[in-house]
Amino acid sequence: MKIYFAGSIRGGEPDREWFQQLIQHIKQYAQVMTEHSFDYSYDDEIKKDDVWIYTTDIGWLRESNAVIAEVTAPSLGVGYEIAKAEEWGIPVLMLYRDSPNRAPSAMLNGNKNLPLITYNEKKEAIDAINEFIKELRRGA
Ligand code: 6IA
Repeated sequence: MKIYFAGSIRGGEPDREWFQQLIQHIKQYAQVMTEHSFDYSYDDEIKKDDVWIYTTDIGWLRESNAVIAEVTAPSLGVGYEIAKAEEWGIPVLMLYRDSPNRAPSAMLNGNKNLPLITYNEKKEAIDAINEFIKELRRGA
């Protein structure tokens, strides 16, 4: 199974350490297409331009069986990837950390075709991923 992990990079306040933890967790069950996108030391070594990033990411997304998106930090790129996945019929799980005085975009939260899980504890996000992957396997 190929999973496209999406999370803010140039958007608002990415939690890099948490993204890495999520990727490591998902890797137990599936190939994470975007593993190195969130490994900044790796990226520094291989300087990529934006055309390369866009073309490569769109290709990875197209061949993924599912998308897991951490949507707490607002990101144009993540929103774009989610919309593309929906257009292509690729299942999406969105994870949003409950944050004071903030709310997820209505364009994500208002779409009842795509599940958005709001979590407080990290374990809740991990449990949601486990359930999502179980469902994917059932449908496979
Ligand atoms: O608008 P954003 O930058 O927050 O968009 C983040 C999303 O777009 C992620 O889910 C990635 O899949 C994709 N993306 C954006 N930038 C990169 C990237 N940059 N490498 C791979 N995927 C990307 C290289 C690292 C950068 C710090 C120079």
